[in-house]
Amino acid sequence: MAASATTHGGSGGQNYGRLFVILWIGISVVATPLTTIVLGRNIPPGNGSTEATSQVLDNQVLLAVSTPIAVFVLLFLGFALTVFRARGPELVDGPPVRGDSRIQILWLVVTTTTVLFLAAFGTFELFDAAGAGAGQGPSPAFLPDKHASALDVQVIAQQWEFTYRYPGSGGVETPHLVLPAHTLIRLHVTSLDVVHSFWAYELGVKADANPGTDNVVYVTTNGPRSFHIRCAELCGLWHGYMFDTGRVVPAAQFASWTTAQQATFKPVQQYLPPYATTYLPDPQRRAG
Ligand SMILES: [Cu+2]
Repeated sequence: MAASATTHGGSGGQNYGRLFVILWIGISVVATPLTTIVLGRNIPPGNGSTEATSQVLDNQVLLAVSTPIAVFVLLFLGFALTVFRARGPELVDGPPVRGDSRIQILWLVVTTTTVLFLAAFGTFELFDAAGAGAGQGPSPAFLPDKHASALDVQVIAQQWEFTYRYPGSGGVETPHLVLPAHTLIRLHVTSLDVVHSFWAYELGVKADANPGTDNVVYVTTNGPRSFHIRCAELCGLWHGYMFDTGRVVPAAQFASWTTAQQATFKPVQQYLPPYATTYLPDPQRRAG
C-alpha cells in the first residue's frame, strides 16, 4: 500500500503538473501562429468585400484565443489516458483534490477574462462602421462613413428564386445580381412570401429576407470577381435549388450592363409595381 501511496503523492502530482504546464505553453506557442496565420488566411468567407476581410480577421482572433484552449483540453486528455491512468489489478482512484484556492482563482480569472474579452470584441466588431455584413433592419443603428452616396440594390426573395431591382436605373428588375467594383452598396433585402435568407458567401453577407421588411445591409465590394448566392433559410420544397452566381464588375461595365438590362426587361417593366422598399399585401396571395 505504501508504494501505491507514493505514486499518488503530492510530489509526483506536482511534477506532472509542471510538465503539463511546460508542454501546454510550448505546444500553444507553436500551434497558435500556425492556426492563426497559416490556416487563418484561408478561413471563410475570404476577401470578396471589406466586410468579408473583417470577418476573416474576426475568425483569426477567435482561432488565436481558442487554440491554447483546444491544446489544453487535448493535452489533458493525453495525460489522463497515459500518466494519470490507474494501473495494476487494483483499480483505485487517486485522492480527490478539494479546496485548492490557487486553482479555483486561476480558473475563475482565466475563464472570466476570456469570456469578457470575446464579448467586448464581438460587440465592438458589431458596432464597427464597416458593419458585420448582416442585415440591420429598416433603419440601421450603425452606418458606414459614406452611406449617403451608397448604391441602392434591392434583393427580392420568393419561392424559389432571387430577383434584384435597381432603383437608380429606373427600378429595373432582373434575375441577375451584378455590382460595381470598389463601391459601397446598400442592399435592401425583402421577401414576397415566406422567410428566406440572402447569403452572398464571398461578400460576407447573410441577411434575413422577411415579407414586409426592408432589411438593410451595407457591403463594400472589392475588385472584379464572381460570388456564390444561396438561400440560407429552409423556405419550402425547392429551397435547395435557390442559388445563383453574382458578379462584381468594373464600374464602366456596370453602367453598360444596367442600360442593357433596362432594354431587355422594358416589356415587363409596365407590369411591375413601382419600386418600393417592401411589397405588400402580396404574401398571402403568393404563398397560397
Ligand atoms: Cu429561400
